[in-house]
Amino acid sequence: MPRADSPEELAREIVRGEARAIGRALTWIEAGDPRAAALSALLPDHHVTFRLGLTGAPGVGKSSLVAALIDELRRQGERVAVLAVDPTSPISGGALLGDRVRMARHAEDPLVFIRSLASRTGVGGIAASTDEAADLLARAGFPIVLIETVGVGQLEMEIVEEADEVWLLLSPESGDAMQLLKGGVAEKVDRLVLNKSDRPGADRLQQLAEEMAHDRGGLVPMATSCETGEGIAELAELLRKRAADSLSAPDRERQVRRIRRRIRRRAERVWIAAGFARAGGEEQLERLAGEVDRGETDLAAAVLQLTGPRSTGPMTGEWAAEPPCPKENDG
Ligand SMILES: Nc1nc2c(ncn2[C@@H]2O[C@H](COP(=O)(O)OP(=O)(O)OP(=O)(O)O)[C@@H](O)[C@H]2O)c(=O)[nH]1
Ligand SMILES: [Mg+2]
Repeated sequence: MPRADSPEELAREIVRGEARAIGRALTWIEAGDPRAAALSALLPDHHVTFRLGLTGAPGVGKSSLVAALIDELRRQGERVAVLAVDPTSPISGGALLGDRVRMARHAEDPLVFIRSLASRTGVGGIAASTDEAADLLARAGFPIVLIETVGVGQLEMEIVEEADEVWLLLSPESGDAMQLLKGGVAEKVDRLVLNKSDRPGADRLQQLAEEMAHDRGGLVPMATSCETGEGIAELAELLRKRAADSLSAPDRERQVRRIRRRIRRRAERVWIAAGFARAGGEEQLERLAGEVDRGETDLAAAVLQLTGPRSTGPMTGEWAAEPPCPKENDG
């Protein structure tokens, strides 16, 4: 079959549910291809999608849990898409490849779509292509999009903040689970999932997580095992319930915060590109780099030449960081 090259053709194939067409659209998004915007405008936008961000340390069992959730959901006839976002390649690049193999049993399944998003550079690059990718999947008619990302740092939180809800996985095997709990990471997410409940130390972790949840008014952590299947059906049920809840009573405040971030990120990209071009672009950069290298000028003066005197202040206030995202509670 020839590959669709126009947004119109691709839109038709996506509406028919063709996975290859969806994959191609995501490639356009990742590459910043302008056809992505044209395509998006051609697709229906009446679908309501619940985006669940799943994050946690390497090896905690995110992909295993995603695969288990997929099994549960599709058994109920639910369509589900997965975006595995990898901000920290090259190490987890291999792991993602492994995931592909592990999830290969869903490869021919029209109810399931799985895609790894490569890491990007640039301002909000990863998060930007993740949210656009999730939008595309929403327009392609997936009612649930799972976003898996490795780690618990700033960047990962930026990615999962695009989700309607964020679940953090901990396991008794990842040594820093206790530290993370004590360090207040639970407050930054919507729910804790204690995976590998079949492993030694699981009871202890559960006890601590429950104490923390009790003390700080958080939600009861869920215990799961991808090995024994404990808690998987319950977690899938919870996911479906949360998806239904968010459909009937969307969290407007969170939505506005997200829209705000998205507008800003897109504007920032335009500003940076425009400012860079105005300053002379790569050619000017190359020239300045040469001058600094030969000792004819220093870094600060080179930056000043590129940006002009008004824009060289320190990154402060609004620009230094997004305001923290307060944790929401669904009671
Ligand atoms: N005993 C046990 N092993 C598990 C469980 N869940 C996952 N594993 C194993 O833990 C290892 C890592 O699982 P993954 O699902 O790849 O973990 P991940 O969090 O996706 O890892 P990265 O993507 O590399 O961050 C694999 O060998 C899994 O088989 C569980 O509940 N119990
Ligand atoms: Mg994984």
